Amino acid sequence: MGIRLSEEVAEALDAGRPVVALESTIISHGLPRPDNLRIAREIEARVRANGATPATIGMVGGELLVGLDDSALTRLATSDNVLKLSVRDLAAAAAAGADGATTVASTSAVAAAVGIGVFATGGLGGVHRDANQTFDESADLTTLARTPIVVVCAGVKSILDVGATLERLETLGIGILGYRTKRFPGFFISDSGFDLDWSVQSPAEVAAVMRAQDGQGLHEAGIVVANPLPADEQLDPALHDRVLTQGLAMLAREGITGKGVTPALLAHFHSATEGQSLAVNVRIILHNAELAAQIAASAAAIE
Ligand code: PSU
Ligand code: MN
Repeated sequence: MGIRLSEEVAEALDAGRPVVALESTIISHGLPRPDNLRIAREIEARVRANGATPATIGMVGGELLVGLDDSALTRLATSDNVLKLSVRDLAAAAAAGADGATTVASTSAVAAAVGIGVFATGGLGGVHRDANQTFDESADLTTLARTPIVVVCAGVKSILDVGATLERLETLGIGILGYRTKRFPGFFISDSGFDLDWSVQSPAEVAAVMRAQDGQGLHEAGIVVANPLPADEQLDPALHDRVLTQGLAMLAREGITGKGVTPALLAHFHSATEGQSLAVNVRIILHNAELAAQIAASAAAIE
C-alpha cells in the first residue's frame, strides 16, 4: 500500500516533462455538486493546454493515487463517503480501505514524495480567526514548512485571520512570491491589504527561485506563489464582508468546528452569493492551474 502513479504521470516524470499536482479536497468538499466534476475536468484541461501533465491526487479504496483516471475522479466527486484527508489521516485511511480527498497539506506531501515540484490550488489553509481560543491552524502551514514544493494559490482564504497566517508563514520559513504584485491576495478578493517582500513577473522567475533554492540546499520548505485574480474578476468586497460576517455567525450558531469549518464556510458563500463566489472560486483555480503549468514548463526547460 504505497503510492500508485498513473502511467501518464509516471512517464512524464521519468522523461523530465512538466507535471502539476492538483488536490481533490476542492473537488469533494470545496465545490458544490454537480458542477464539481465538470470543474475538476476543466482544471486538468487547463493544465494540459499550458503544456503540463495534470496529476490529481486522491485515495480510492485505500489506494493513494497520483493521476486519477476519469472513474476515480467521478467517484471522488460524487460519492457520499469521501473523507477529507490531511497528512496524518493518510495511513489510517489506507489501512481502512477508505475513499478520501487530499488537502493542500497531504497533496503537497504526496506530490513532493514522488518528485512533483509544482502544485496548483485555490487558497491555502491557515490560521482561523478564533485560533487564540481554538488553536485551529491548518496543517497546510506546518506541512509546507517541511515539504519542498511550489504551491500556486490566490493567497489564503479570506475566511481566515490573514495577518496571523502571514506571521506563521514567516515563522515556518515558507517563502512567498507575489505574482506581479507586492500585495498578498485574499482569495475571493484580489488584495488582502497586506504587503509582501518579494514579487516575480514571470514563470521563468519562479523557476529561477526554485533553482536557487536547490542550489543553496539550505532549506526544504515550500514556496507559495501568490497569484491574485484581476480586480475586475474578484467578488465584490462589500458583498464579501457581509456574507463572511453571516457565515461566521452561522458557524457559532451551529457549533461547527475543526475540519468542518472550511467546507461549511465555502458552502455558505456559494449559496449566500447565489453562485457569484462559486464563479470566482472557479476562475481562481483555473487561473492558478494555468500559471502552475507555465512554471512547471519553465522549470523543466532549465533542468
Ligand atoms: N482551496 C479552495 N477550496 C478548498 C480548499 C482550498 O479553493 O476547499 C481546501 C484545501 O484542501 C485546504 C483545505 O487544504 O481547504 C484547508 O482545510 P483546513 O482549514 O481544515 O485545514
Ligand atoms: Mn482546521
